Amino acid sequence: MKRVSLTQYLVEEQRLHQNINAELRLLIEVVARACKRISYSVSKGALGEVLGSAETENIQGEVQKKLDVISNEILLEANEWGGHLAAMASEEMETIRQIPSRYPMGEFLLLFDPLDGSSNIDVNVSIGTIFSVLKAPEGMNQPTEQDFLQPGTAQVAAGYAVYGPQTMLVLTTGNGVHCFTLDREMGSWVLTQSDMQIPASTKEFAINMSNKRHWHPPVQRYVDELLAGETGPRGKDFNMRWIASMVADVHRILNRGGVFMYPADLRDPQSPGKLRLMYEANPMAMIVEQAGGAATDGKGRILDIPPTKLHQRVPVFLGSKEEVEVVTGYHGA
Ligand code: P6P
Repeated sequence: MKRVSLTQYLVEEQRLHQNINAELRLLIEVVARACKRISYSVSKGALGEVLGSAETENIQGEVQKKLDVISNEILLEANEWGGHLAAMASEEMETIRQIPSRYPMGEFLLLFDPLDGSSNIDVNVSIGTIFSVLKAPEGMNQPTEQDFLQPGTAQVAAGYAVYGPQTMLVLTTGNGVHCFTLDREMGSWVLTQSDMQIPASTKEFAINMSNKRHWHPPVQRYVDELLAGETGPRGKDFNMRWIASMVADVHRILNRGGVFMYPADLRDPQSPGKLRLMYEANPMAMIVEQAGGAATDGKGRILDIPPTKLHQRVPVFLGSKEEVEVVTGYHGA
């Protein structure tokens, strides 16, 4: 069967859709190439002397793993010279990264979590890179953080790479969700799933149960009903999965359905939830909605949230549309 490469897919998408131009196509290919390099570093593990802590902290106050720092540098270096970006933002950096003056600035803004789930690195569990692409405001000179604070509906592309038994790239440019598998011998991304669709109903839920005492009562009640199974109000048994790596949990849900939840936490009313809006919740919400699912912060559509800070956190409920509606009463976009 003739395999379609990422390059061929993007060229054909550009012919079909006005919202993809050569600059966006170049940007996506550069990010995909950087993810290939990250996959290579991740897969070497101890042989590459890349495991363990980097003895530094990121903006979130989290101790950085060596691979967090390496992955961040790979994405910055790959994207700074191409002329397709005006600036970049990363979970690992407090402020935005301007394009060095020796290179031309482009029309897009790139945001990323370079290596999400990094607590799993040292125990060989799947981790990933999440990215989001916005248009830089017209007529901008030097980009500022304010230029990044656009709602998720403004994203022109979103995706993630998952570094697991296979390395895969899941991508949307607003025309459905498509999955590419890395052919390591050829070094190319090969289209292996087109127009992925999340089953509307599910029997699987993903949540970190150890935080249950800190959730708002409606979420506690909802999870209790799941655990009651067929003897309870839902009338069916449910299964739980929690990889503690958002990319891996979302990838499972994209393939077989489910509902992913990181609820608001009563311990910190000022900063509900753990996940970041700009480079975790928004890109994943675009992907999930493009695959027929739903994504909400418990009150409204994640993609409609007006950002106020680059690293702000939000509660996240996403996945099979019917189940997201049950847990939050949210009735989809
Ligand atoms: P917890 C990884 O650190 C992450 O940001 C997401 O990838 C993941 O879903 C979540 O945090 C796991 O959080 O509290 O279960 O460790």
